Amino acid sequence: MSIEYKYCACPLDCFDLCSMRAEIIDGKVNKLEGNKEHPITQGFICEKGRKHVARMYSPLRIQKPMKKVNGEFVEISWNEALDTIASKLKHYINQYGTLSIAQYNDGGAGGLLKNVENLFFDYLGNVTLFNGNLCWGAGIAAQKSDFGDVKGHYPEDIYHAKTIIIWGRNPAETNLHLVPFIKKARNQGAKVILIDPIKTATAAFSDWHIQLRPGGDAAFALAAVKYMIEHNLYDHAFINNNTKGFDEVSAYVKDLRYEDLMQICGADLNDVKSFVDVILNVPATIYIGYGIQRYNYGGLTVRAVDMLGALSGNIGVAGGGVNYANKVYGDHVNWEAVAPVKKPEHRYLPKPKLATDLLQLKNPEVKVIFISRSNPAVQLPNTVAAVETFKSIEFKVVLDYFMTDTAVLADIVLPVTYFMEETDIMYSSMWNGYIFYNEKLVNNDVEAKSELEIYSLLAEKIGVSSFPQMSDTQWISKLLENSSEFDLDINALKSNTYTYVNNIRSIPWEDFKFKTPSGKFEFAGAEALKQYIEAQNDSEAYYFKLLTVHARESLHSQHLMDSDRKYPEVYISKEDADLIEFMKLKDGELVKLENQYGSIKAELSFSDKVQKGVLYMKEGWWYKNGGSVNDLTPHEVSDIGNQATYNECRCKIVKLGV
Ligand SMILES: Nc1nc2c(c(=O)[nH]1)N[C@H]1C(S)=C(S)[C@@H](COP(=O)(O)OP(=O)(O)OC[C@H]3O[C@@H](n4cnc5c(=O)[nH]c(N)nc54)[C@H](O)[C@@H]3O)O[C@H]1N2
Ligand SMILES: Nc1nc2c(c(=O)[nH]1)N[C@H]1C(S)=C(S)[C@@H](COP(=O)(O)OP(=O)(O)OC[C@H]3O[C@@H](n4cnc5c(=O)[nH]c(N)nc54)[C@H](O)[C@@H]3O)O[C@H]1N2
Ligand code: SF4
Ligand SMILES: [Mo]
Repeated sequence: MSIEYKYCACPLDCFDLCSMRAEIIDGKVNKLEGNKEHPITQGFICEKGRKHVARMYSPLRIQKPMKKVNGEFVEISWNEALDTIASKLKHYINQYGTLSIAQYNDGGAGGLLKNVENLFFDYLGNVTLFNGNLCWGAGIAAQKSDFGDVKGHYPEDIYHAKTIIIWGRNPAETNLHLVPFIKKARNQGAKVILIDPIKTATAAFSDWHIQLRPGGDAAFALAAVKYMIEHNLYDHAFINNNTKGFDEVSAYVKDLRYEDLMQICGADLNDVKSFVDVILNVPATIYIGYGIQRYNYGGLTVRAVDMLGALSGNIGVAGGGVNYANKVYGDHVNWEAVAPVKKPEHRYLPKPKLATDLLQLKNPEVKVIFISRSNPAVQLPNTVAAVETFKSIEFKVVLDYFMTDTAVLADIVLPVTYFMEETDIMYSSMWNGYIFYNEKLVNNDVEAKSELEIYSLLAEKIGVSSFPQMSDTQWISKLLENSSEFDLDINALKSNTYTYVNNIRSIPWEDFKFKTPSGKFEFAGAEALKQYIEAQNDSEAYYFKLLTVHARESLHSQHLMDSDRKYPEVYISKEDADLIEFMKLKDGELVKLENQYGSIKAELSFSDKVQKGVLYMKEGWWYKNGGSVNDLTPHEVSDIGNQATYNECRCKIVKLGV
């Protein structure tokens, strides 16, 4: 028996990017555990991380390429699969041009080489792509507007904060390795404030939970801004020297009434005053999550929180900052130097609008779609329409490991390799600055191929001769050689279990040189603020606001594959007693949630986690578990960044069997 230990990083679309030690017995991975040496992972990984082994060896993995024949999938060889795809591509391109080909992907797996997929389509010509975002788009656009870029403080800087404000983020479920940092800071005396409409698991280690109405955060922030300005409590030096647009905001908030703002956000003015006291006790750090920007005014909301950071003098100081995301490595790689292709003028459609707008595209219509690293039939908003849209596209190729709700809609499904079966660089944390060399650890019987191999073969088959044909390690070496800011080479990465990208260890904006056009922190304009306030009326047709948030036990839909729940749970507030009594609803009762987009069945759970008028459930459920929660979510986009507005969802409860 041979036992070996090798290191790798978790590829899931998670903040943490854990470093894992694989125990390999006789050429098979036996288990994965958290790397004890790694400063973020600190020796533990979550259930999802541990499940990688079972998922890689799962009998449910797609073993060979599959083709749909008369509505049934049959296994075919790779040659046949790629020949079929190549001939379809040629046919549609000849008939309708390259714009009739669409490419859809998401963050299903991190990895530098996963991006070769995008490159393939650049080489193919101008195709139809999706811009905007299901994930963090509004917040990214917001921070780019305010600061000029999106940068977070390095994780250990949290220990310098007197107060940690967790705003619309749920680290206890989505960012597990931030939790020990928060707890240590708290043990050292920092106060933790949570701002979330739901009493999440994060509330358990917070000193103060401010439970706002969903979507009310900008009103709360504006009340704090108004109070700070009216009481002359802001950082004059920072505002005078380093910001643009303060006077306009100042004039606008003067005319706002506290009672109107409190009505929108559901807080008390005393909460605002106490909050102002706390944030002025510099340094206070804010960790914004992505829940607050899944709204029509998601961008403006993040901009309003940024304003608080600026007014309170928490920007550019240790222990301060408005941390939204940390784009670590990918942006700094010069792909052009490695794969010199002139970027074609692709046609773009905002991702959240795919369900309703893809079929509206004309001249040419979309005839072919490639879907990879994603499960849009479950994860897109308005999945009822999205599934119909996918069905009407003539030729669909899905790349995945499992027969997901999206894969079943495909004409050809290509099985991809699991991360332990391929070599890549992992860099995609949304929070910390570590990068990893993931070496191929094992060979398996599954006839799977990596995206790199699939697209390299396809390029050959359709005669795109300029597409660079290189091995994985050649690609990695070249890409590392051409990364502008960081001095990394493949051998150095290989010889370490992890590498810290050094110059990420900084306090963003310490020099107050912002990357905005003015070089200053730029306040959101009065017009945008006004639009937000005016849009906050509660005259919607459906009584409940439904929040569908991320679950600890699953990375979106991926691990709910294993769930044998017949129907998901939906939490309703006990404060909705009137309605509960009127409808004679019972704890545990199966009900229908319904709105203009669709309906799903769910089991009611009476709870004190939610507030009156709000329903709360986890997202990611498969159709076998009662239906995607996105059968109910709107396909609209946010004010900036084309972000999906999942949390704008309204619905009613319908009793079954009456
Ligand atoms: N276990 C697990 N971890 C994950 C993921 C997963 O699916 N499972 N997904 C990963 C990905 S892709 C992402 S984008 C991140 C997301 O990570 P988070 O940002 O932590 O997660 P969300 O579930 O989007 O929302 C966070 C919180 O926002 C709250 N919220 C909703 N509306 C509002 C509002 O109006 N105001 C305020 N203040 N709060 C509001 C929700 O109640 C929720 O508790 O997590 C990553 N980590
Ligand atoms: N209602 C509601 N919906 C949401 C959200 C919400 O908060 N509420 N959050 C949104 C957010 S933040 C996000 S990021 C999206 C996520 O949306 P998706 O990325 O579509 O979600 P996943 O379920 O993670 O699907 C990833 C798929 O990629 C596959 N996969 C994994 N590794 C690989 C690989 O190496 N190659 C290939 N080709 N496939 C691979 C997995 O098996 C899985 O089927 O969902 C969004 N949807
Ligand atoms: S899913 Fe996140 S927390 Fe879990 S092992 Fe992977 S990176 Fe770590
Ligand atoms: Mo996300």
